[in-house]
Amino acid sequence: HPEYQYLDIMSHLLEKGDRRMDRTGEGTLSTFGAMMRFDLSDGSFPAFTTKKVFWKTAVKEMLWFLTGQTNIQSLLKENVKIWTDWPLAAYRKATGEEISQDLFEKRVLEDDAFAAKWGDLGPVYGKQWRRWLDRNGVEHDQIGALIHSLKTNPTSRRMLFHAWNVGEIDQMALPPCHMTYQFHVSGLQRGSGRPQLSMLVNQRSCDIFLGAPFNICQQAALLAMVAQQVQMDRGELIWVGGDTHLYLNHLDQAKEQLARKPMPFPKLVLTRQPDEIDGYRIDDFEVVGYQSHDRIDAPVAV
Ligand code: UFP
Repeated sequence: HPEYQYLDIMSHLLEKGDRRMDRTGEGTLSTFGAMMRFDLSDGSFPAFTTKKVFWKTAVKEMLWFLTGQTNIQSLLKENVKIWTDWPLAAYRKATGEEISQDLFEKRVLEDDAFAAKWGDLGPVYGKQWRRWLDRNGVEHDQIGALIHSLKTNPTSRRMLFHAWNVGEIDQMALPPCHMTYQFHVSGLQRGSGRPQLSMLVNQRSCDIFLGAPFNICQQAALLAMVAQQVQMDRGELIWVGGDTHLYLNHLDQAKEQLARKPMPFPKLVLTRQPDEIDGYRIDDFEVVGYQSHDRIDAPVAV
């Protein structure tokens, strides 16, 4: 079962991970350089099954990246709260007000001026993907260019987009974790059938327990969307991790998960084909036959 690639990384970290302090102060067991490959050509969706994965939240975040937005207001409208910590901390620090997360989110949702002032994350993923600013002040739509290249020059070895904009990292709430997405088309000269689109993601830093299951779902969703837009079949999702780590306060959870047996992956069906890559809505994603073991909660290191 392909999920063992993930479980094997986790058990390797438990047994042989390098114990080290990290930015969050939590400490990790870490390894450098890890890979997982998922064959998605049969329509399968790699939502891990050894714990319940909240794939809709993950896909909603990906849809938000694709629109180019960087304000949490649009995420909160979709009830996604994963980016609130950063603006909330900045607001508390600047004003000294001990506002609760709920109240802060309510104000961002209801007050556009407040959202504009306090809800923005800086030039994070969406900005770089859709509006990378060059030294001449020209904005580059990397996603648009990628789709154009897939349609017109699919053997290109230059089909990628990148979020690590060196000159703007200091303005971002969090420097990008999943940094480059490279695409590859095979089967172009086969007599029949559609070509296959594969995608290789380079993720410089990965929280294996909380981050990876989430990231893999959103990346598989992206591959499915791009493939649909360029009329290709889904190929492989190849995930490469740099510093791949298990936080020390996730060890019991990891052991619990490792004692479980994977179930078959569900399938992903896109129920509609929007005209544009940023035209998808969460209702367009139908994940069929997702069975999993129970959720396992763990604290996020911020
Ligand atoms: N992290 C992920 N996936 C993500 C994301 C963050 O695993 O999509 F945004 C984790 C990796 C790391 C932390 O544990 O968040 C980021 O910290 P740093 O910037 O110090 O690597």
